[in-house]
Amino acid sequence: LPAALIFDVDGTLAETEEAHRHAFNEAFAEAGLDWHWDQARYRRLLDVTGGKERIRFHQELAGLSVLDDPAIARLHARKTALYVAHVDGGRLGLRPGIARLINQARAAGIPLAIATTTSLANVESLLRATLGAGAPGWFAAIGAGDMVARKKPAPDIYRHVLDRLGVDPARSVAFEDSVNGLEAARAAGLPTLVTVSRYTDDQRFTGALAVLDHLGEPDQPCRALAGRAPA
Ligand code: XBP
Ligand code: MG
Repeated sequence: LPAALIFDVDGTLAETEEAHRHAFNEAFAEAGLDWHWDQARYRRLLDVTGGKERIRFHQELAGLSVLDDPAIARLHARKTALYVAHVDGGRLGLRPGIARLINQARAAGIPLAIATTTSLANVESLLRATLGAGAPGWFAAIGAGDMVARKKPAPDIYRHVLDRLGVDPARSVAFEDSVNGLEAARAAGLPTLVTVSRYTDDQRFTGALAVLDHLGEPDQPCRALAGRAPA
């Protein structure tokens, strides 16, 4: 049995990025900013993980310096509140196979953890809304957002979680949906299984354990994606 299962959140546990995108756009409109991130622009902006970092990246790309860091932090706090309200409303579901795998791992006594760039409030809201009020407590470690200085593709959040778990990374498995996440997990020494998502279906996942469309359910088998198998 693996020593631990460590899950990314956005794109891996659930298809969250459209909800993030809408929350960003709502926060911009409320703040009187004439910014709107459509899907094509958001795909580009996802090169940078973390919401505050993404807003900063948007300004860089647009040659703007409308917002300084404290203003970005305030805008992002509002975005988080809008996102959490959406997720609390129960409008996001888990991807195929996620609840099954989590429940089987719990039954087998395999430690579970989270390693994400998104804010802790977002993770807790998603876990509660989809798995029940006690679900955050099922995870031996939750590494999120600003708990580390450098976000993915830096390995810091995975190292932070591995420190808390006290397990051998080589005997554990990470679950990711993006190249940024895969790089972070691999640099922390973790074998990594990739399930591609809404915004990562055009990426190439060199070095992944396997690349699947999703984790599958008995009535919805998963498929290995041709041409994306590890090199
Ligand atoms: C997810 C992200 C996050 C969310 C926004 O990356 O990049 O930034 O889009 O979350 P990963 P916040 O799945 O690789 O962790 O706005 O809360 O930062
Ligand atoms: Mg992700």
